[in-house]
Amino acid sequence: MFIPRRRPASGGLRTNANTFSQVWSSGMDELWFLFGFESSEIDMSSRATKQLTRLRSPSAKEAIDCMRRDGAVIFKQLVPVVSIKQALADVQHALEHGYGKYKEGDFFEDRTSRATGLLRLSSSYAHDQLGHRLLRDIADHFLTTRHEERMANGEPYLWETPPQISSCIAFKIDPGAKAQILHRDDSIYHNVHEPITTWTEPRDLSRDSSLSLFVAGTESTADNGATRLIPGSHLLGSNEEPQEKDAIPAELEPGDGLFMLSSVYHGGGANITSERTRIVFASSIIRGILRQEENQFLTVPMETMRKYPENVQRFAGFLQQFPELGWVNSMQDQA
Ligand SMILES: O=C(O)CCC(=O)C(=O)O
Ligand SMILES: [Fe+2]
Repeated sequence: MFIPRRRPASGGLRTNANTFSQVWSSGMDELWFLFGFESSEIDMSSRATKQLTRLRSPSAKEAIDCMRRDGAVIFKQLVPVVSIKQALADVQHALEHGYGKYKEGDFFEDRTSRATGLLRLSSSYAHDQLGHRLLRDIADHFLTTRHEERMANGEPYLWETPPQISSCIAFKIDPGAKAQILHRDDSIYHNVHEPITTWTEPRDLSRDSSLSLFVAGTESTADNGATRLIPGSHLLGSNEEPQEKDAIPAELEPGDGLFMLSSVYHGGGANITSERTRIVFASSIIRGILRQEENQFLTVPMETMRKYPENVQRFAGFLQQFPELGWVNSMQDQA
């Protein structure tokens, strides 16, 4: 059962070696126009920079250019501080009860805690972070899955699935916490990477399974646990070992946002201060064809979800994604 979207005739298919999608070999000019960016003001000739670029104007194009090169980029003042304050108040209780009992070598360090299910807890978070236009545009660019296929009538059809949320978590790092091990968040999707020297479109548009937006709830500095990450490590092969010496802290002020491909090696930093807790809100986005890490359908009550704008509902997976993923009642509720 499906309702494929018709496309005008184009050439044959080229299958990408990676797992997630196929891309057109011809008809690509059209796709490029719709979803890609032809030129760049960011210097893409050079290898990944050692520092992250900090952008002030909310331009998806520039962010995407930086993420291709470095795997990550920072936006200054992405979310108004008044909204951040409200989101902090909304998650405070959950964060105070979000500790685990960790021992040496665990993925989460002692004196860290998490508030999960942010869509259930905070409407400010939902509107101003998850619903941020830039997150949608950047995720659409890197994580839309599409391929073209012919059926028995010889006509080519475009199959296209938009991205969705994987998890919505606030991460707290209290004084005394040690640094988290550097890792790739996309490991949970079994995303095995071949090494590449530059991230090139269209070749690498199917390389990533996920990306994250981290928005600072508190000041986030090298000494209070700012997320460490290795710029350019999205290019590494899965059999190459990331080096701690290459990691830098992504320092943020409240409301600043860090966009990061999930193939970038990163980890929470150590908090060596005596009294400055660090909190970030993390929105993790995946391809719509993958399974959500945090099951939004069981996490967010329907009455809460109904109050959110449609873009948030759709992002959370409360839609039937084209072509036919997630349907209810024999596809009659197709969004
Ligand atoms: O707390 C942070 O800065 C990062 C946490 C993280 O990357 C994780 O738990 O996967
Ligand atoms: Fe992580």
